[in-house]
Order: sequence, then C-alpha cells, then structure tokens
Amino acid sequence: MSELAFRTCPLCEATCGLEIEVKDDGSVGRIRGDRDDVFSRGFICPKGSTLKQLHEDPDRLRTPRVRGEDGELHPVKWDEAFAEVERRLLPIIEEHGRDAVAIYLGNPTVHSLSAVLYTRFLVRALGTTNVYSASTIDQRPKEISSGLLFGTSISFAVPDLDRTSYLLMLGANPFESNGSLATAPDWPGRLRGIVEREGRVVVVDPKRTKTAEEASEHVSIRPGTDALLLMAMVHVLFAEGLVDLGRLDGLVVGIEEVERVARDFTPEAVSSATAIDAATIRRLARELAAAETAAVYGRIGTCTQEFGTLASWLVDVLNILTGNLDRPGGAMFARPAAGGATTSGAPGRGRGVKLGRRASRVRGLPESYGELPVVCLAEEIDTPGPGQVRALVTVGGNPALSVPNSDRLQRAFRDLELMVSVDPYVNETTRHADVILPSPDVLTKGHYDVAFYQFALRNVANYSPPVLPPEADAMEEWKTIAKLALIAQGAGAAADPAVLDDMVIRGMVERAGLDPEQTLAELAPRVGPERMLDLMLRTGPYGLTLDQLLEHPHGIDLGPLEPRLPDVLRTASGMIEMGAEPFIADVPRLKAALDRTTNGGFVLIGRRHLRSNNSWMHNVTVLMKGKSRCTLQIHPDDARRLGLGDEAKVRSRAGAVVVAIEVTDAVMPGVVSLPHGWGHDLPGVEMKVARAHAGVNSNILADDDLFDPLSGNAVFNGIPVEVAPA
Ligand SMILES: Nc1nc2c(c(=O)[nH]1)N[C@H]1C(S)=C(S)[C@@H](COP(=O)(O)OP(=O)(O)OC[C@H]3O[C@@H](n4cnc5c(=O)[nH]c(N)nc54)[C@H](O)[C@@H]3O)O[C@H]1N2
Ligand SMILES: Nc1nc2c(c(=O)[nH]1)N[C@H]1C(S)=C(S)[C@@H](COP(=O)(O)OP(=O)(O)OC[C@H]3O[C@@H](n4cnc5c(=O)[nH]c(N)nc54)[C@H](O)[C@@H]3O)O[C@H]1N2
Ligand code: SF4
Ligand SMILES: [Mo]
Repeated sequence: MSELAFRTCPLCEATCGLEIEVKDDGSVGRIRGDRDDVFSRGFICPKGSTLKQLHEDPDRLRTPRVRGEDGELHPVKWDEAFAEVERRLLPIIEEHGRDAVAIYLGNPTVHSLSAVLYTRFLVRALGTTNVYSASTIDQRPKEISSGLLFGTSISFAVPDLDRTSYLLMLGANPFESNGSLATAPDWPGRLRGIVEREGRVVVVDPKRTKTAEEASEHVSIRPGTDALLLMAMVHVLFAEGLVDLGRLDGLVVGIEEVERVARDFTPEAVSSATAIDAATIRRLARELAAAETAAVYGRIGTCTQEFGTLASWLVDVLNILTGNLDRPGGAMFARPAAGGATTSGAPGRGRGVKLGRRASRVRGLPESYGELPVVCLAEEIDTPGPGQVRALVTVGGNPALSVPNSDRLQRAFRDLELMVSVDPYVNETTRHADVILPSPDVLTKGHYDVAFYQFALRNVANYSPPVLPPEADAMEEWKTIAKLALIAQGAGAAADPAVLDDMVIRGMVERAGLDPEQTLAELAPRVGPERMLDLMLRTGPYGLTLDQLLEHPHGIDLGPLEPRLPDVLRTASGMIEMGAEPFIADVPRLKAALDRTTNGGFVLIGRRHLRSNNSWMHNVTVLMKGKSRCTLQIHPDDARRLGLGDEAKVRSRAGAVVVAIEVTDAVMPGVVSLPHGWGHDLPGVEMKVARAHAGVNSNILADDDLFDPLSGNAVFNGIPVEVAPA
C-alpha cells in the first residue's frame, strides 16, 4: 500500500510538478512527473525523481557538526551548536565591528521557502556591509538592467514562448538547464512548439549546443561579444527605419541617446570582433523587425561576461524598439500571486533603483541591491586592515567551487576565525566550517516558488505541503536561520525563533495597512514561512489564501501573461528608462572592444549538463552514471595543432588545471568549454559518490580580476587561457 503526494520540484527554475509515492512504512517509492500539474503537465527531467536519492543519501547531514579541539567536525546537539556560534561570533563583532562578519547566500536559498523568506532577517541582524550571494556570479547584470529600465531588480521581461513566432536566444542552453529567469517547465517542448508552428528560433552561442541543434538557426559568436552584436542590430533598426514602438510610444524615454550611441556600431564594425558576418547581422535585425511577434532572450552566457549589463540592456532595447515588449508573443511581465515586486506599492511609478551607494573596502567595487560583488570576498578576508572580514556565514552555497579564483578563496577560508554554514553536506566549502547546521531534507519541507513565479511564462500559484514528517533531530530551516539572526542581535543562543517570527509577521501586517489583531487571528494557527506566505497571497493581486492552494495540489492556473504596462513600472519617472545614464556611460568601454584582436589565444567558456545542478547533485549515483562530463571540449583543429593527447593543461592568470579533453567541432575554434561545480576530491569532503567522480574545478581558472564593472558580476565566459599538452 502507498499514497501519492504532489510536490513542486525545487531543484531548478522550471517548477515541475512531481507525483511522489509514499509507502506505508514512510519510505519513498517512485517519483514521476505529475500529469495533472497545471504548469508542467507531467514533464520532468532526470533530476526530479532523485529527490528520493537525496532523501536517502547516507552522506546527507542529519545533525549539526562542530569543530573540536582535535580539528575534526563532531556531531553535536542543536543547542550545543548554537551555543558555539554565540560563544565565538559575539566577541568578533564586539572587537572588530559588524563588518567583520560576512554572509554568502547560495543558489538553493532561492529554491527554499524558508531561506527565501528568512535570510533577509539574518542579513539585517548581522548588520554587515559584507553581504554576498550567488547573484553576482550569475544574473546581477540582468537585475541591474531591469532595475534601471523598469524600476525593480526583478522586473524581468520574459519571452512568451507559447505565442511567439520568432525567438532570438543568446547565451542559454535550456535543453540542459531547463531555462532560467524565465520560469516554465518543458522549455524543450515549448521551443519545439515555435518551430512546429513555423516560427523561427535563432540561437547565438559559441557552441553548437543541443538547443542550437534543435533551433532553426545557430549563429556562432566569439565569447563576450554579444553586446557588440546586439548594438549593431540596434544600429540597423535605426539606420533602416525599422524602429516601431507600437503601443510603447509615449512610455519610453531615451530613444535619442540609444540611437546616438549605436551610430558607430555598424555591422561591418562589429563583424571581426564577434566573428559574425555583417550580412547575417543585418538579416537578423530585419527578421526581428519583420516578425509578426518576436522576443529576444539572453541568459547566463550574456550575463557572466565582460559586458554583461550592456548585453542584458540591449536585449530589452531590441524588444522595445521592435514594439515587442509587453505584448503577447513578445517579452512580457508576469503577475505573481505572492510577494511580487511589481504588484505592490503604487502602480506605474516607484522609487526606481539606486546603485553603487557604497564601495567594497579593498578594490572599491560597487554595491548593488545591498550586496557586494562576490569576486571581492577573498580579498576582503585576506587583506588586513580595519573592516577585514574575520567570520563568514554561508547559507546554501558552495563558493569554494562556484566563485572565481577559488584557490585563493579557499586559502582565505583557512584564515577565518569563524565559519558557520547552513548546509546539508560536508562539501568543498563547509569542510572549512567550524559549525555546520544542516537544512532538513527537501521532502520534509513545504514549498512555494516565491521567487520564480515573479518571472514565470504563465501566472501560476502552487504550494506543496511537506511530503514526509520531519526526521528525528531535524530543525526547520527557518528556525535555524532565525536562531542565527537572534544570536547576531544579541538575544542569546537560547532565544525562541517564534519571537522573531511573531515580530516580523506583525510588521508585515502593519505595513500592508491591515488590522493587526484581526489579520493575525485569521492567519493563526500557522507560523513560520507558511504564515508569511498566506499573508503574501492574501495581499497579492489575486487575493488567494494558502487554504485555497492546499485544495489544489496540482496548482492554480491564473492564466497566460497579459500586458502590464504602464502599471508594471516602478521607475521614478513612470517611464521605461531606455537611455539610463549608467548604460550610456558604459558604451565607450564597449567601443574600445571593437578594435581588439584575438592574437590566436584561447578563451574559456562554461556549460551545464542536464544531470548536474551546479556543484551539489554529484552525490547521487543514478545521475553520475556514464562517461565523465567534466571534460575540456576543444575543436579538432585546435587539438591537432597543439598535439593534445588525452589530457590538456589549461592555464589562466589565476591558476592551472589538468583535465581530460573531449574533441568536438561543436565548439568554435579558439574556444574551450569546461563545466563548473566539479573538483570534489579535496581533503575532508564527505560525499563518497561525488569524490569518486571528482572532476576538476573550473573556477581555479576563472579570474577574480575579471568582472563587468557596472554590476561587479564575475566573468565566466571569455576567460583568456593557454592550452597545452599535459
Ligand atoms: N541541469 C542543470 N540545470 C541548471 C543548472 C545546472 O547546473 N544544471 N544551473 C541552474 C542555474 S543556477 C542557472 S543560472 C541556469 C543557467 O541556464 P542557462 O543560461 O541556460 O545556462 P547554460 O546551460 O550554461 O547555457 C549557457 C550557454 O551560453 C553559452 N555561452 C558561453 N559564453 C557565451 C557568450 O559569450 N555569448 C553567448 N551568446 N553564449 C555564450 C554557452 O556555450 C552555453 O551554451 O541553469 C539552471 N539549471
Ligand atoms: N565557472 C563557472 N562558475 C559558476 C557558474 C558558471 O556558469 N561557470 N555559474 C554560477 C551560477 S549561475 C550559480 S547560481 C552559482 C551557484 O553557486 P552556489 O550557490 O555557491 O553553489 P551551489 O552548487 O548551487 O551550492 C549549493 C549548496 O547548497 C546546499 N543546499 C542544497 N539544498 C539546500 C537547502 O535546501 N538549504 C540549504 N541551506 N542548503 C542547501 C548544497 O549542499 C550546496 O552546498 O555558481 C556559479 N559559478
Ligand atoms: S526540470 Fe528542474 S524542476 Fe523540472 S524535474 Fe528537472 S530539476 Fe526538477
Ligand atoms: Mo545560477
């Protein structure tokens, strides 16, 4: 006998519904796609069913660990672990001030309801300027561009895949990644749908990926030069009189500035730098303008590069200039049911965004959205002086593998006086921790994608209650985070997380202008993230409640995206700020790149694989079967010319690795591709399966000196490297 439970998969951004068999003895049986899920309709990728393996993984931590005098990490009771944090954290704050403690929030914090809702209170309680996250090794350029254009960091215009007739996609490989910053299950099916309805999908990528192979056309581009290509397309639209704002007319300022700065970027001028011929660039611009509906979409390949913010900006400039922003089949805005940045406050106008309010201590890189670029973290730890970082808290992150110049960062970790990690594994990062506080198993947590529904391709609301009861000794993740916040505030290791929770919810109710006593009574007896979510749903644009969501285990479909301009805007002017000064001021830097020569050297780019998830799903045996995926892909002509054997030595300014090569003409000559998230064979890592498939860490090569100056975002695509026989 068994029961079926339904649950949204939290592993990537696609939000697929899972059907999970729970056996009478409480064990997990088969997991497959939920055919009744309103969004995913049964779609699932190979990772979705492995929540069972994660649940059963013997290496997953069930109890906290504290480093003893012998230098080893010992299992302890929760009380002891929190007491240890208090004992060691407070003197550091007292002696060196709050900036001496840094915090790093990793990618899974965005996929965990507890972490999404409660880490901001921890950040606030720490009171430090040293706040870092995976955002500045990922989408910060897009957040800055969307913030300046539309008014909030998360005002992303997403490609309306299901209705568009033309998709121009740059730097994304959704056949492996399942899509990003444009949430939808089954991106592959939706892309095929465009081709089947006789639309066109054009993929711009230095590699002929699976996505490119399935597209109508693959345009290969030299890494890091997307902004040049896009600027030349803007140039063509103006030069050939193809600009047509349609109903955006009167909502956009800065058209003249954009026309002016695009003047020098003719297709001929960018052709040699981009390695795309001028005729192709002209044709792409004309096709985009002529398409009945069209969307331009850029993802990680366009963000984690030298001109990340300009490229992200130009993606939307093209959507605007062709009148495709905010119309069906174009690039549209979601209307999320809970916690929407673009559904709260006065419609159509807001405070806009303020960037660079302060700078990092050592290198002076700009703050954005309350964070500093994580390429600064190592130097903030290893450079002495007032304000030096002496303690680090990590939540759901593995910066030892995911941040550039990771050898330096790992050396810096050894200098820390205290490191505390909220994480379910002893991995490359947490092996340096003094205290590890395990987050509970995914299947024992409730789930709602507060973040991803903000930029989904359809308006959907789906809450999943915990599938399994809590494991013995487990602590709910929000409680762990709240306890750390209370300790940082000086409330003591014994303080009750409910105190913080009650205070926070009362503040939220009051800010929403609701009667506190009545509303709190309505929300009772729920506490924690579920209570917060319930309030967010009630005050959201559809006035839903958590009880309603519980009655719909396959989700509530709130319909296709609808035009939202001008209400969606939160800029101070109430207009789309297409010519915002920071963009325009960065164009001379792009212009200087026109004359760059490649002098025959190699550049490194990254890639993803369907059965990986950044650095942390490598301990699941079923996902690790088959050939090693951590290989350096290189073009046959290059491999021959260098006389490479089975392995190559790759060297950058930051470091060197020896890695197995995979010869393939899918990558363009002069470009080599290596995935990130590998290199598991470090001392102290307690992940047996991952260790047996260690691979090498590509971020030994990535350089903390390379970043996009507007955002401080790391560069992972277009890193100069030397390749030689090993
Ligand atoms: N299976 C799996 N899924 C994932 C993840 C994972 O690790 N594994 N990670 C998740 C996360 S955190 C994210 S952020 C998303 C990312 O999702 P995507 O953005 O789709 O990421 P990738 O699959 O890495 O595709 C990036 C593509 O950009 C190309 N590229 C590299 N440099 C350039 C360039 O300069 N210009 C252009 N035009 N293209 C370039 C690469 O060749 C690659 O094909 O995926 C998420 N989904
Ligand atoms: N060279 C190169 N580097 C890259 C990239 C690239 O394309 N190339 N991509 C970058 C991108 S897009 C990203 S998003 C980053 C990711 O960088 P990070 O966020 O630093 O790394 P992840 O591998 O996502 O880390 C996952 C960690 O969270 C833990 N974890 C899993 N589930 C939970 C949970 O529910 N709660 C808690 N508390 N912890 C949990 C895991 O055990 C693991 O330690 O990597 C970046 N690094
Ligand atoms: S595509 Fe993403 S959300 Fe869907 S099953 Fe795979 S990992 Fe889970
Ligand atoms: Mo990411």
